[in-house]
Amino acid sequence: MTRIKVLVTGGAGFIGGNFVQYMVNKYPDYDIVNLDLLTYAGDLTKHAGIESKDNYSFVKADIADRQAIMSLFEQEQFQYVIHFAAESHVDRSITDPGIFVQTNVLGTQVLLDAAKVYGITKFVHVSTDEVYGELDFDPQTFFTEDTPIQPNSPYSASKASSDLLVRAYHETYGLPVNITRCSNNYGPYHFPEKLIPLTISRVLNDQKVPVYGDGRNIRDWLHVWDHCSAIDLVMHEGINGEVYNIGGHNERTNLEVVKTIIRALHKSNDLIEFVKDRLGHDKRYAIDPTKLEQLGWQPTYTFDTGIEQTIAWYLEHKEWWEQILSGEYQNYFEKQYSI
Ligand code: NAD
Ligand code: TDX
Repeated sequence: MTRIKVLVTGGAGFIGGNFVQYMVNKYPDYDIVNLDLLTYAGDLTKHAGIESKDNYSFVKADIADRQAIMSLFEQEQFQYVIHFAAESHVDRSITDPGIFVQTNVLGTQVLLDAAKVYGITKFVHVSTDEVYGELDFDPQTFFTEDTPIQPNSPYSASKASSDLLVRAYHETYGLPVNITRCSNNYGPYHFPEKLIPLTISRVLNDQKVPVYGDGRNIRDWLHVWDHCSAIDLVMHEGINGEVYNIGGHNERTNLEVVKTIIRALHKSNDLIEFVKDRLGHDKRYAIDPTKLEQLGWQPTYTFDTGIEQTIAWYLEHKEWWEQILSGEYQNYFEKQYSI
């Protein structure tokens, strides 16, 4: 029996890394190839537990390197491409948008070309709810798959552009694709530039936590393992050409998130420091996941159970995030924040 080959791009990052581990363990009959450039956001230490397994391999490459990507597709003949690789941090896109266009738009187009030339069973493009822009604070409003695309940051504009290319390769060339648009993820191996791991690591070190503006902006949080199960379902059962929103109805203001973490770690709210707002800061995101639920998906974590698991994980894996904080990250933090 020929084995199924799955290319996971960005599998050294946060969500792609969790997805690689999920797939390697759940599908011993699939060969999982992790392709990643190992930018500041990628590291392979997280895969120590799977790297000796026969169904896992790693390739270091840039998704925008046409020659490297074409020859890999020719050699491997992948059935599935699950595309996570991206520049993912909104604040970095505000200071340096160019690399977001390079990786997120041009890199995605190279992968689509390779999939078109060598043929695939399914290309899953992992996108974000941020392509829809922002909602107001009316709790009855949600992003559905029919919400118009109105990205506000260079990051979300680059993701929206790649979504449109994926759609066009389906409409024009009949490429079998799905686009998933997930809400904010959190969980193990979340890079500490993002709100939740930044808060956990700083509170543990008794350092001030920067909260943008008045802290009332709302995000809709999903544990990364629930995102993984959603993508597993879409890759196997998704109808070609369709978009699926992913979210678990876990809206929280940023201030609520930060206070929840401070409380769980028995520290004081005095650690909160309100700082200058993010430029173009989207007010609220909230996902209507009905379409994916109809396909058979349910999340397993609420925000309360998920954040408890996540805090416990950060307490048990200090060496992973302390290693990041001690490197180049320090320069980034000092440029970004004046606290
Ligand atoms: P991340 O920044 O943690 O990881 C990105 C990975 O991509 C890193 O390992 C990095 O080395 C790799 N990469 C970057 N440029 C590359 C290139 N040119 N070639 C090959 N590899 C490259 O990101 P994440 O938070 O895990 O997000 C993964 C995907 O999910 C992204 O496409 C993002 O838009 C999407 N997404 C993220 C969230 C979230 O809350 N984090 C929510 C919805 C969707
Ligand atoms: O120091 C901070 N203080 C703060 O108040 C940081 C880093 C963030 N924030 C706020 C900004 C947002 O309202 O917290 C909220 C969450 O911020 P991020 O963790 O940067 O996430 P966000 O901008 O919402 O984007 C994330 O979710 C959607 C991911 O980074 C994206 O890749 C994904 O597409």
